[in-house]
Amino acid sequence: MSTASTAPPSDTDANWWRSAVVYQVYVRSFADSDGDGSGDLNGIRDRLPYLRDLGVDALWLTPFYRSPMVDGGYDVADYRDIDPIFGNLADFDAMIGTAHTLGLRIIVDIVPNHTSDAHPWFVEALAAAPGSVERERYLFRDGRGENGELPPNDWESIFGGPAWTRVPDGQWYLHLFDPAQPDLNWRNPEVRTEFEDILRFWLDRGVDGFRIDVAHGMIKAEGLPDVGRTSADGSPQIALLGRGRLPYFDQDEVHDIYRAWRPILDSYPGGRMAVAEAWAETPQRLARYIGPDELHQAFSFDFLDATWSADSFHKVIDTALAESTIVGAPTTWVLSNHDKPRHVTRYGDGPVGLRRARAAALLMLALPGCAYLYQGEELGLPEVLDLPDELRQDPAFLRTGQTRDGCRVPLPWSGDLPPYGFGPQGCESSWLPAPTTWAKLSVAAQTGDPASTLELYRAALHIRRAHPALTIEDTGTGSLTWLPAEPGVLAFTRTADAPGSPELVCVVNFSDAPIQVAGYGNSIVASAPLGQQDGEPMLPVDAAAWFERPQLG
Ligand code: TEU
Repeated sequence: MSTASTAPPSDTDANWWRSAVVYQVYVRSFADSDGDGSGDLNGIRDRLPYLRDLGVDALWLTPFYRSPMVDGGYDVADYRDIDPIFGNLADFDAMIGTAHTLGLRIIVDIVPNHTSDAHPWFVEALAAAPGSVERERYLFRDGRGENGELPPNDWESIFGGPAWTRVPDGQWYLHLFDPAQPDLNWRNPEVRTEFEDILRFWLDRGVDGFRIDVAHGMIKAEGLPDVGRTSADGSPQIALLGRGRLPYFDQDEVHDIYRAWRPILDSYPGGRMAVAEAWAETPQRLARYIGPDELHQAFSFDFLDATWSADSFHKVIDTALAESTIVGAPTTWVLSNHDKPRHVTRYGDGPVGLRRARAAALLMLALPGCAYLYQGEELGLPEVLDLPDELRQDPAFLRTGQTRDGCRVPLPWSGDLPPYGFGPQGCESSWLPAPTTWAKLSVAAQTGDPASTLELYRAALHIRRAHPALTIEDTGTGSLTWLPAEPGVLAFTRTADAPGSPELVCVVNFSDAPIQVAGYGNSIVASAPLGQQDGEPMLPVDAAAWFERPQLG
């Protein structure tokens, strides 16, 4: 199975992930090769040169496994096969082979907290009796109340409503997400063995890493105790995600699972890694997921959640850097993903939101550590706010009105009309419609326009790749030095280990007036054109720039 074409780009660079830029591909919405309106693996393969030229190091692909697609593929029916809407295993092998040839690594999404209700294990569990080994793979319990008519505890689904569904024989099963996503019982050794085998299956196929879905969720507190508060008390339990303790998240024993996974990753050559989608009460508890004996990375969602102010970003960056230094793994920055409204819109939407998003890109890409981009952010795409309700597919919308479809609209590649080259020529639709206003945002429309967001990303990514000050050597975590700055301004330097190489200064102006930037060196990239006042360069409002200057001393 493992062939020369699936060898990772460089077997010697086992620390590639420390300062990598990873591009998240939402597979269904990236590129459609066969005209069925849904993105697929061959579509990704066709567009790999675009990603290589953009200047990213790796791709994270959202789930492409066999799935009824109740939750966009996060409901997996077969962890070792590709869903027909995305292609087949031969397409996967061809895609990863091409990616590696182009020097791009591939990270796949693994969904271990729950399966689909169409997974053979769950089908068997429903057919089997209470107390059977088949039911022991999931979390089946008797109900409360005189006749077991009440759920076993007060846990709420993240998608709304109770986290329990009753089956015809009277038992209930746990699903922290949709009822079509039953939670696995990770205290059952058979579940552990199965997932270790699934990891090996994809590692053998050449993947360079895993993004672990709901990495904080697999172990539930013994006895499944009540939370003690519910939506009826005012706010849903999910309001505690990342802020408080919940008996179904971030239990200490979940770390045993990752301590077992790490030696498996380490037994393969080329620096195979894993990134946790984990939510914890504090940055300190989040940092417990990373380090030499657990996972390599955990997304800093505090960075994603930071509001548009110098203080907010300063605080989040300092805290995240301090925690990663303690555990010896660099910080993992992210501004957008497939679960959150796009940051152009979060920062104010329209021209203001776009200005700030462009500045945020330069901020993130100058920080030490790994950065994750979400497909379309390099085009400055806004959240699509006016999708008709009947076209929305997110189960969270159907149950609670949360809207995650607006960031999952297919990418505009070229042309004047939707779906803007998303499919082959003549293809007129996509699974979610793109707005009629997106022609000027397409890859083709932005390419070669120096003022475009796409060219800004290309420029910044190429500098980042080549600049010694922005690369983390060997096993380091990288660091930055804050420079004194007026209120509302962030300024810091990155310095290379190599003596004599220039340092890079990043300045971000969150304040409401242009600021003088004369002392920072030569501007090498800026999110908005620098102004002039009395012959001095000025950084406008809601803008960022990188400068280069000789190392002092
Ligand atoms: O998300 C886990 C999660 O807790 C949230 O991001 C959640 O989806 C959101 O707050 C609810 O609106 C992961 C995946 O990223 C997400 O797409 C899946 O739906 C979820 O797991 C279930 O697998």
